[in-house]
Amino acid sequence: MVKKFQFELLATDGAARHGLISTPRGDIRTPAFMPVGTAATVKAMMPESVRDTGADILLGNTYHLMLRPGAERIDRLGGLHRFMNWARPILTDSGGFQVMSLAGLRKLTEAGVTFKSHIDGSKHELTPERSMEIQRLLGSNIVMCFDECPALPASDEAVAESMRLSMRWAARSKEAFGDRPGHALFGIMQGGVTPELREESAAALRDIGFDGYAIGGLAVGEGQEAMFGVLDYACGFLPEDRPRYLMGVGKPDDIVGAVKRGVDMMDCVLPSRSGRTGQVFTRRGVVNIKNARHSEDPRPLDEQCRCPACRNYSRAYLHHVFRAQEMISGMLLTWHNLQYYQDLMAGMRDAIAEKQFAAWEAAFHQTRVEGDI
Ligand code: PRF
Ligand code: ZN
Repeated sequence: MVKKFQFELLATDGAARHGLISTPRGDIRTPAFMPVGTAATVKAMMPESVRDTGADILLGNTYHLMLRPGAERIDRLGGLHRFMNWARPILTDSGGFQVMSLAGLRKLTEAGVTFKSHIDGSKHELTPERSMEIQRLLGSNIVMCFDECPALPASDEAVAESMRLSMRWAARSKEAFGDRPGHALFGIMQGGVTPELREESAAALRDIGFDGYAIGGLAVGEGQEAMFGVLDYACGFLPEDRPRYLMGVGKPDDIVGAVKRGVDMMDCVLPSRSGRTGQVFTRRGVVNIKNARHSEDPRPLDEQCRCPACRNYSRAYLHHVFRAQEMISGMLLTWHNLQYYQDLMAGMRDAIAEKQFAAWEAAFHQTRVEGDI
């Protein structure tokens, strides 16, 4: 018997939820943050270290892996888990969003999208059917529907038309995905910042029926207030007994606000990318390690953090290796940022379990100061 994909709601506090997703590759504690492993690596991190920070699941990308090294090649080499030495769950994004943000010369039709690779200019096609096939070849545990995410601001007309195309693609994704015990397929809600369109999209997805539901089309330039405004009603359009995944979010305060409104899963490049640009997330706020005032500071980045950067090094050292462009800089700062994000999620899970989310959230905001600390 293949172990099933299951979601169990363990506790709620207001709209915030704490739960457990079980998969044949292990459990995912929710709310969950998924580090981004776009090119079959979380940049600057060994997979063992990613796990040490507390990550239960990684995100991989159809778009990048189909172009390099190719989905068929990864399949021949035993699948993405084995290829990148990460045995735990992997969620893969379906490619459409990355085509729109990264590829050159795109053409969108009812069938799908043709585009030129950002790596070598070669021509490729993605359709719902091909995206499902690639995600199957990769061995993804949570497969995302093929969708289109319009850039905001856009007219209501354009957002509606794009959302309806995504819903037709969602039906084709489900058909092509088929019946794969132990693997999950998530639908993706679109509809911009218009309640009626979000409701129509959610109803279409619920009619098709998915193992989980993502909220797409946010964090694309609408601002935090508008995003929270959508989350205030959009989570209510989704089934209570399935995980909800907010795609591509976000900064620590975005994540806290999303969890407060009923989101269970998130992913973002911010902690890993910022680790390489010297932007550090701490309990007291953002530290810019390249700033000269850290050059003789013997203190750790964050007194309460248990990561190697904080346990073994001073701000002065981290400042020095960043300025000298030493590779250990990206390694230590990425580890710290991912540790911070995972500790944030763990703190929220505990707070929800104890029905203390409001107090936890107040303390979270109170401890932080704006600007560079
Ligand atoms: N769709 C898909 N991936 C995504 C998004 C989306 O809308 C977003 C939007 N923030 C990030 N990643 N498939
Ligand atoms: Zn740290």
